[in-house]
Amino acid sequence: MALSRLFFFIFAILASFSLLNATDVSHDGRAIKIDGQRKILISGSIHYPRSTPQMWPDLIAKAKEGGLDAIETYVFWNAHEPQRGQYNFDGNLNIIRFLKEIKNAGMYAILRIGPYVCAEWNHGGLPAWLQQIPGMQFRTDNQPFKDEMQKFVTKIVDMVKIESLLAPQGGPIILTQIENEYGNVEKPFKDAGKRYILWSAQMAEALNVGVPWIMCQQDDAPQPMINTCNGFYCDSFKPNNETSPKMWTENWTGWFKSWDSPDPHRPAEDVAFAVARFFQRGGTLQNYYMYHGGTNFGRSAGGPYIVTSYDYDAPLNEFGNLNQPKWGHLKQLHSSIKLIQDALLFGDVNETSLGNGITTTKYSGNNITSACFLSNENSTVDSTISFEGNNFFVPSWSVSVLANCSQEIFNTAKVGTQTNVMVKKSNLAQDVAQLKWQWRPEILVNQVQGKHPIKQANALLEQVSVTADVSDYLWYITSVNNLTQGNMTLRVNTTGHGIYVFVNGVLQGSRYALTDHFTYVFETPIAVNNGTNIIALLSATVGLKNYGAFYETTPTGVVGGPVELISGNTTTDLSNSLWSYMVGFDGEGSQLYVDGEGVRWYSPMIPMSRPFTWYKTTFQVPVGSDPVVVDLQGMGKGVAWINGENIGRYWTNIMATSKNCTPCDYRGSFNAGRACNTGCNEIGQRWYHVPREYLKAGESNTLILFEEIGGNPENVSFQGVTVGTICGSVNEKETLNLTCEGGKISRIDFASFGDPKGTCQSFTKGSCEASGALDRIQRECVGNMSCSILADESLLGVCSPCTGNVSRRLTVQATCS
Ligand SMILES: *[C@@H]1O[C@H](CO)[C@@H](O)[C@H](O)[C@H]1NC(C)=O
Ligand SMILES: *[C@@H]1O[C@H](CO)[C@@H](O)[C@H](O)[C@H]1NC(C)=O
Ligand SMILES: *[C@@H]1O[C@H](CO)[C@@H](O)[C@H](O)[C@H]1NC(C)=O
Ligand SMILES: *[C@@H]1O[C@H](CO)[C@@H](O)[C@H](O)[C@H]1NC(C)=O
Ligand SMILES: *[C@@H]1O[C@H](CO)[C@@H](O)[C@H](O)[C@H]1NC(C)=O
Ligand SMILES: *[C@@H]1O[C@H](CO)[C@@H](O)[C@H](O)[C@H]1NC(C)=O
Ligand SMILES: *[C@@H]1O[C@H](CO)[C@@H](O)[C@H](O)[C@H]1NC(C)=O
Ligand SMILES: *[C@@H]1O[C@H](CO)[C@@H](O)[C@H](O)[C@H]1NC(C)=O
Ligand SMILES: *[C@@H]1O[C@H](CO)[C@@H](O)[C@H](O)[C@H]1NC(C)=O
Ligand SMILES: *[C@@H]1O[C@H](CO)[C@@H](O)[C@H](O)[C@H]1NC(C)=O
Ligand SMILES: *[C@@H]1O[C@H](CO)[C@@H](O)[C@H](O)[C@H]1NC(C)=O
Ligand SMILES: CC(=O)N[C@H]1CO[C@H](CO)[C@@H](O)[C@@H]1O
Repeated sequence: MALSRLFFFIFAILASFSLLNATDVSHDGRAIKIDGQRKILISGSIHYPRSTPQMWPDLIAKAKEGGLDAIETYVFWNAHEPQRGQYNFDGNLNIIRFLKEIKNAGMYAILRIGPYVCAEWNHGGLPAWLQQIPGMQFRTDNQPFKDEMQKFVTKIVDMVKIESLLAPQGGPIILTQIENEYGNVEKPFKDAGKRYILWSAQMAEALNVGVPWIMCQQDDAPQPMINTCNGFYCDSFKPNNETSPKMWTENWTGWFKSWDSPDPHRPAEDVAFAVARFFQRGGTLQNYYMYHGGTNFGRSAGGPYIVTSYDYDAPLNEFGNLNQPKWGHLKQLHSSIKLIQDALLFGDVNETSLGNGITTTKYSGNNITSACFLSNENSTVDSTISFEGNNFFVPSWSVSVLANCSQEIFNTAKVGTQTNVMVKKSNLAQDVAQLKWQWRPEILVNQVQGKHPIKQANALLEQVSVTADVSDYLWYITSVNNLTQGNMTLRVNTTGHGIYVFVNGVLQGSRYALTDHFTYVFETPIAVNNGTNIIALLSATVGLKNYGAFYETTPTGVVGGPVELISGNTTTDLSNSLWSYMVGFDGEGSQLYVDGEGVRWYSPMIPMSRPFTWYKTTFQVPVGSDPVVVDLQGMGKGVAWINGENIGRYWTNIMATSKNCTPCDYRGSFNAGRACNTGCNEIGQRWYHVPREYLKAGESNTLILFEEIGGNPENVSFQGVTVGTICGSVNEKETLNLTCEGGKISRIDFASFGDPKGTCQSFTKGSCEASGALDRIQRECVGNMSCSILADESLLGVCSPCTGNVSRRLTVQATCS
């Protein structure tokens, strides 16, 4: 009796505890409401499979420290259900653990279930095996698709419900998303597209998640779905119903990169400008896409031709370091927005255009401290705006945030945050620079002879329909009788992405498509023998398409051909010969990359420039805690594994030449074509992230490479990523703050208080400076992790011969170690 009363008591406490934690999420036309209170919500995308569980708490903590309220993620169906009905939620696919980390950090979560994700993710996140279901058509009013989609979405919703992760259950999830940017592709689907969106909305509603559902880029989102905006700018966006708040689900902080293109950057000033404009014009929830981009491990990169790094120039870089000044500049913007949130959530709005791109916006109300924005959208002319009795200097393409409409607390173009220049350091440990290699040839005998095919047909088949995308590689093999010894030409019409031609086991020629020319005709001379010859074509994909209406119907491989054999004036069409099909490589099938027992590796004669070769080396865990990368310069193209974990495709013999690198101006409308590029004419991606989670301390670790084109491993090395140089600049009377993240300031390379010129790593003295500045700054900073210096003559000495009207700045460049 007493015992059962005790249980009842405990039960009652637990029940009231979870009730206390229950969060009610609703909305009106102004904002999302948490427990009835309107909220300004700043969110950032972090995709759990693009980092590791060990990295998650740090990434989430840095997001919170950067002023974020929420973390947003997609759910990656093809990663979770690699084969129909077989699920994987382990390791970096442990979405429940990821959501719990968000909860532990006291943050909200926005769950974009999709299940279509785009995201530069392989096949847009939809499993390739779906295509093998009869009658399947993606993302439309198609019963087989709807059945599979509903099954997966329901599974995810059930999983988060069981773990009490929805806000009404005391969990972090405040919003859920169904579909994704369907509005962009809806038209070609005609009425079936409209029916599909209605069905998606009803299906989602019926799952009773207890929080609002959103649909992004969906003008016709049916109630109660909230339609939201994605883009580089969303200030002009209007939701499709007066009861929906203005929300921005994807604010592109940078851009993604393909193998032959340089690194795209979006300046911090412009990201801040876009965000400030959004809040100026009534936005109340905005999300950075990406806040941390991370890495496309394994075969998860979409495309075709998206690189393994998904750095995205996000506020946190690929490895989780602060991308400064972007991270710090946005942090300051967030705190200024939070300072005026009552005005933004409750004030009346008065927006006034002053011409030439100048707009003033005042939020005010009876019992509200007013707040104002002054924006200058003019991309060439700075402006001094007279506003309510004060003058404000608003540089071109910038927004000032005014507390109480009288005090500037932030301007998007005035960057006080330091710049971090990351470097790779190779003095990591003992003998890591001296890697000793072993090798093994890939056994090609079965493939080049077509032994044990999985399929035969008198036709050239589409690649993914045969492989279900379990491998990048498909072999097409046929034999041709009655030839006469000599030279001929083989002509192959392929839809990409790469093709190798073998005759009787000997490689004759190969070619990869150029970006955007994935369908091409490859012609190669071949040498044939008398009698019967075996022709083997190896077709390779480099990430499947992830975007566009009917994207899943985009063919890959030698589909339909023709494949022709040409001798003099005679052309023989082999397209309808009997073709045998084999998927992948022998070493892939036998899992050579796990470095199992009984596999013979050879040394010391290490072959170079040899296609289809496996290389292996062992190494100690690099000392320290800096993120680790492997520098694969000298290799060709292939895949890398660390202790059996696939860290992604590499392609180091392709150069970034498809776009230009021009000096960057943050002013004017940004778009993917106008990104500020770096790394032109360098290797497309030279360094590959080796998460520390994959390394074993105190043991030897294994790196295995499968080299497809032919390369030379002797220059491969492990390096640590760290902050090398920091730079900062502030106006007189402001405080310059400098920090060496994870290190110490070891040297001041440049310091001038006066009118210094130039940019980080190329500063020069101006016409005047204070003579005591360098000495003072060295004393304050060297040997410390951080230092703060007030830019003032009383501290740094008199600037001479600065005349009265020279505006003085303090500029410092330092080295971290
Ligand atoms: C807007 O949404 C409300 C609430 O869901 C609904 O009652 C109303 O009909 C909608 N208005 C329009 C124009 O769709
Ligand atoms: C809005 O602001 C402008 C300029 O500051 C002012 O002239 C105008 O009277 C204001 N309108 C209202 C309705 O307050
Ligand atoms: C920018 O300002 C200049 C000079 O005031 C003006 O001629 C130009 O039209 C403005 N541009 C825009 C887009 O308003
Ligand atoms: C502020 O004014 C509104 C009406 O304009 C009122 O509903 C609200 O209770 C007031 N808040 C405070 C804190 O006085
Ligand atoms: C805002 O400014 C007005 C007028 O300049 C002043 O009376 C008021 O005290 C200020 N309020 C705050 C909170 O600073
Ligand atoms: C430097 O840090 C101090 C203290 O946190 C802060 O008040 C100041 O605004 C910072 N300086 C800049 C330029 O951000
Ligand atoms: C080879 O060609 C000759 C004549 O061109 C023909 O008679 C013979 O049947 C062919 N042999 C085979 C195996 O196709
Ligand atoms: C075939 O081509 C190779 C290389 O182009 C050449 O060395 C060889 O002499 C040619 N053989 C004949 C029979 O034409
Ligand atoms: C090559 O294949 C593509 C797509 O399958 C087709 O559109 C094109 O006509 C073919 N080209 C030639 C030269 O046969
Ligand atoms: C191939 O056949 C030709 C004529 O049919 C003959 O002259 C030549 O010797 C043969 N070559 C070989 C290697 O059998
Ligand atoms: C190929 O055809 C052209 C024109 O039809 C002819 O002039 C030439 O002699 C032929 N060459 C051979 C090797 O048959
Ligand atoms: C319309 C479109 O292309 N949307 C994509 C924009 O870019 C982000 C990522 O870079 C994708 O996830 C969106 O789906």
